[in-house]
Amino acid sequence: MKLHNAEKTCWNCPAAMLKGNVDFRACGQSVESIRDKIESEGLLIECSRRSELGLFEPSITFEECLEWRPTEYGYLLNEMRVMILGVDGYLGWTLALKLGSLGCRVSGVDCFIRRNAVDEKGSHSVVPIAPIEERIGAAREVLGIDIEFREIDILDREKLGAFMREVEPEAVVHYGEIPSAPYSMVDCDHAIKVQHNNVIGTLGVLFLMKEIVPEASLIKLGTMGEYGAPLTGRPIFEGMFPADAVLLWNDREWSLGGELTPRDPVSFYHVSKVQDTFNVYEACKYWWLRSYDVMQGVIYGVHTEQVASDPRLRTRFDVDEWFGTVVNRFVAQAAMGMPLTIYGEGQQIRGYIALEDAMECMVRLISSPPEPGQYDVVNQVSGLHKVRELAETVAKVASEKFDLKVELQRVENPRVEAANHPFEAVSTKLPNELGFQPDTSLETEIERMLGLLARPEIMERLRMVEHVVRPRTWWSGDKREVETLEIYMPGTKETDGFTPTLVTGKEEATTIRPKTNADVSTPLVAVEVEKE
Ligand code: USQ
Repeated sequence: MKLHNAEKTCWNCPAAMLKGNVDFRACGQSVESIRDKIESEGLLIECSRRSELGLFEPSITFEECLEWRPTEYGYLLNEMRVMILGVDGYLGWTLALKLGSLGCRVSGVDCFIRRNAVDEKGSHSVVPIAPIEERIGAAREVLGIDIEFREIDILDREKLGAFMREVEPEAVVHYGEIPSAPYSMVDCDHAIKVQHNNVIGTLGVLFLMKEIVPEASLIKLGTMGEYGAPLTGRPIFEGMFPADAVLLWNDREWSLGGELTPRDPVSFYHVSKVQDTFNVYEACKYWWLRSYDVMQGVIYGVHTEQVASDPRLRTRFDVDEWFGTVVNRFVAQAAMGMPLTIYGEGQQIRGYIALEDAMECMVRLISSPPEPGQYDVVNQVSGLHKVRELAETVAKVASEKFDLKVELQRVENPRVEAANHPFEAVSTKLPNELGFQPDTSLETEIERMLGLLARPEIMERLRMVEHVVRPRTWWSGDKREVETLEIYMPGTKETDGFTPTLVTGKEEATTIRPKTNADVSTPLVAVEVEKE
């Protein structure tokens, strides 16, 4: 069977030198018309890796090219130079090790904003994280990986630009953002800090890439939270409406194909991601940069082969109300004997993905660059869940595998978010075009997390941050601890409300629901329909 990116050509390859050979930048024309022109006029390019080719037509496939070699994730450019912005973070560190173990030349920058913000909360990663120099030393010693690191704030364009010139990355992974919704809602200073770092930081990165590495692809971390939860039940397409999407209005049909889909972010942090989307989209349009905007669901977990290979290589694990994501927090609460904090009714539906699966998606995206000018979006999720179902699953694994007695508690919801809503997310590109199949189940990863937290030295660190787990950051600006509404035992409540649907293109969606303006407080029961 052919690998997913076997048929991609020089047109997708960052080694293909378009600059100086193909004069299309700032031409204001569509990708298609320029491509037609190139194909009809037989324009020629050079290769930065294979100078012996001289000037040639950009039609060599990855499968044919000596610089691309087959791996389990598709063809990968030999010793591909990948720069990770935010390499000290939860995802950045994990990806650096994975890419390094695949033979990529990994470079990275970080200004430790995450460490500092967690510190500001009075918390710490419950899995101990050594200073970056020690982590890098351990990566060299244990895995034989050399990570080229610089302490740089991405807002410092001079330093970041100098490092980019030195490294000449062929792909830039942008994890260099403050990733917390509650942190952005603390007060005006925090909202500004998040938006300034994220939006202005990303804008600067785009200008630098245009100047220094215009052929590199940008793999930018967006979020499923950009879309919010459309109350009409409209599917959450992958960033744009599909070509055949039609709006019926005023007795006429209007094509929506290719338009960016509406966004309805749920915090000032999520707004920053929406702004990034527009900036990246425009940069691809104006300058023919190329980017995947990765709309990632809520991530959970601690495991990849590399981070688990030595205690010094572990990635961070946050459980505080600002930086802990919900599954990780529930697992920590179960381990501590604290009833799991379900916000509100717990009917909120989100997309989720395990750390290990997310990393695999990223490798596949890096190995399969978009074409020049192509802005593409993938919805990176492997399952959709209601918060209360997550709590039930954590309680079940904790009880069955670790003999822990877990209670659930509904607390006041400090956030402003739809309490009960339809949710139909589309994620077809990763499984169908990039060969991705999720293989880490929620239960498996919960078990791994509980196993790690059960270690006495980690449990001790967890106990030290118990006081920052219960939320006190309200979207209203209030700072008071949420009150408990109800405490109950797992398995004692019926699941009702909407049934989420994940459309992967592997099978037809089987759930329909009324396409009206749903009353968020009234649960509607999804109707199951027979597949034709
Ligand atoms: N929640 C609880 N109890 C908790 C914590 C959270 O019920 O103790 C609920 C929240 O109300 C929310 C859901 O769980 O409905 C998810 O909350 P979260 O804190 O795990 O995730 P979120 O704030 O949505 O943000 C996280 C990451 C962010 C990423 C996003 C993906 O922090 O960087 O962008 O997940 S998504 O949610 O799809 O936008």
